[in-house]
Amino acid sequence: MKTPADVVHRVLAGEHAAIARMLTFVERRTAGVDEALAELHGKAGNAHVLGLTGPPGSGKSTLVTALTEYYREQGRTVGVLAVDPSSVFSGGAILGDRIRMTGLAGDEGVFIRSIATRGALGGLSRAALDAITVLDAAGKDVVVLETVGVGQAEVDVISAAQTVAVVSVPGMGDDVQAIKAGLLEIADVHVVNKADRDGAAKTVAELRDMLRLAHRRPHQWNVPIQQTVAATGHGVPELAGQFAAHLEWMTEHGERERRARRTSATRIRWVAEQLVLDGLRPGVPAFDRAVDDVAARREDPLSAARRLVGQAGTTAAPAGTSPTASTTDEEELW
Ligand SMILES: Nc1nc2c(ncn2[C@@H]2O[C@H](COP(=O)(O)OP(=O)(O)OP(=O)(O)O)[C@@H](O)[C@H]2O)c(=O)[nH]1
Ligand SMILES: [Mg+2]
Repeated sequence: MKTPADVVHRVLAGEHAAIARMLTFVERRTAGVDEALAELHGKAGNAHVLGLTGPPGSGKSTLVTALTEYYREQGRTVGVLAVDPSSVFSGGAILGDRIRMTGLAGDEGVFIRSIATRGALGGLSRAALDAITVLDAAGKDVVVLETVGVGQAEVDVISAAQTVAVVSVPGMGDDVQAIKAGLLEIADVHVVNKADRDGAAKTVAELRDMLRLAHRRPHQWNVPIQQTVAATGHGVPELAGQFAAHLEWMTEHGERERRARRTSATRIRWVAEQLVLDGLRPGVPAFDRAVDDVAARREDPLSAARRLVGQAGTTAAPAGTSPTASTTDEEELW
């Protein structure tokens, strides 16, 4: 049985079988996967991570396929992660079928995988972020996340992307308008797909109104609205151009770093929580002893917890007990 450590080097070499194996380890949180991810972390950071979200059936998978074809024509490699809200494999399988019907079948430059919303241990967002690291470290130039824009979980996932595209279609009803409004905050690019249908211009106008009403700070990225016909590839090169422009803008304005810091903070917290909880299980001798002591009231829960997480003396002293010699700004506030 192979372990995460066994496949790290093959992942770095870009071998698809190894990538697939590593993503299974990520999903199952197999022992040793955090150590493997730690190694991959240093080799990642080069991919442009795109997020595509929007209502069911808006053409996200078709668009991902068209974008992937376009990037391949440009000689760029692509990793696709489809987050399926309900079933374990269907979303990815459908996307896979779609791609298999194109010239991308058997292309070594394209890797596709679905992540299930249920079944990913440790949470979907974490699985998605870790999966991005794997594909990035494996050398994919572009990593695309596809999610259905419905719940908070999907919004959390899509926040892992550097550039988020929200896909709308002409003639959407009121409830879909609400989804669109909810996703307005996170959209870096708006896509009006199925622009071959009646009402595309109206949808563009509605989006433009929404964007105009939204609070805009100075020096903010000017969110573009791109019409596409994913089925024919119409507008897809322009869309890829908007993505590239957004990446450039983020790099110039420090936004790329800001987003990287945000995901880094999240990652550190996840791993830290895990490390702490790993030491706080029945069967860990120090934990069992502490449980005995607290139950017998020889120790209080706070002291035991502080001791166990190794923070005794390092945590900030409670207010009023800090040994400040002089008057601080904080005290002046009182
Ligand atoms: N007319 C038209 N149909 C399109 C276009 N793009 C996609 N479709 C069709 O819309 C349907 C849904 O496309 P998908 O790509 O599966 O949509 P999706 O958003 O990925 O759907 P879910 O993953 O189920 O949410 C399919 O029948 C596509 O052929 C387009 O630009 N124009
Ligand atoms: Mg889809």
